[in-house]
Amino acid sequence: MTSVSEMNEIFVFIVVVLRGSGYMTRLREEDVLYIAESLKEYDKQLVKNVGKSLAGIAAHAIGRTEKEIYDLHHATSVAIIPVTCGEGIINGFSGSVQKIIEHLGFTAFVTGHKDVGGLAEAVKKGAKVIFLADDDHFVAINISTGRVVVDNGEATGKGYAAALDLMSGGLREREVLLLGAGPVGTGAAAFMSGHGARVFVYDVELEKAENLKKTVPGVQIVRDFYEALPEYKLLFDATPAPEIIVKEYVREDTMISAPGIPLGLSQGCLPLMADRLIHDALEIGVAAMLFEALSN
Ligand code: 2YC
Repeated sequence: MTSVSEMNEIFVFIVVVLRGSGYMTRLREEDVLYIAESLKEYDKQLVKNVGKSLAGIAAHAIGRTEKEIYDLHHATSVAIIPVTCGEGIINGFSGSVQKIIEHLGFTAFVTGHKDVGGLAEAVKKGAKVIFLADDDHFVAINISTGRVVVDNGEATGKGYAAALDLMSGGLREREVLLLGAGPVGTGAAAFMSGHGARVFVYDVELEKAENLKKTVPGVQIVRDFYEALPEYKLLFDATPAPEIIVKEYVREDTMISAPGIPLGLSQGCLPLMADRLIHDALEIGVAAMLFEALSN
């Protein structure tokens, strides 16, 4: 007889396979279509629920103050280069990245040319930082220092962990259940462990969890997902598995930081979690990428 948790392992595994290879969920047009017009409202929600704005969260993710970032870099121009290789352009992706960067107070433009022409145009137009993404990597590169390449996965993990640190009142000495040990989960574990949290990681592929345990000091492994879930007040969902967190497992004081796409909460969960859930398709990741690329 297959147990519930075994059934779930199978379900989660199938979903991961169906949606794509693990952590690098490919956004769709509908994921990014409304970002630009909802940015102001989204930022108000972040201030209300997390306690800081998008800029404040991104600054916290890299251990700087907003003032440091803006004093040093307010005149920075950022180019976003559409990339046609692989599955090609996602309608709205470059434009959404541009609007998020402008919302943060920086000059940003999407290059008229794509690919190599776009890179040449970005340099000619004096961009200091460039953003570009193919199907496997989404990076921000500081082309004036030439030293910094920031990966979206790690930056997103740090940005969402910083938001959880702020929303929870501080992660020091707190236990966090981290779901997913890919680049996002790894970036998050490094930040949370570095801020004194005790991180317990579950991944449907055990060796990923074991690798994370080796990479980030203090991380411990959880083997049974549903046995662990009700034990934790602070959850970090860095998986592409949808609807794995159902309301039976959510307590009234549960807080969830969930960069994973699609969102891992069941529909029944959402009303319960309204102001204690952090989730978006690009905003926190792009903000953390930009601040990291500017300040190294
Ligand atoms: O429009 C374009 O330039 C496309 N080449 C962009 C493809 C992005 C593919 N990656 C993703 O959808 C997600 C990102 C949010 C971060 C990681 N995967």
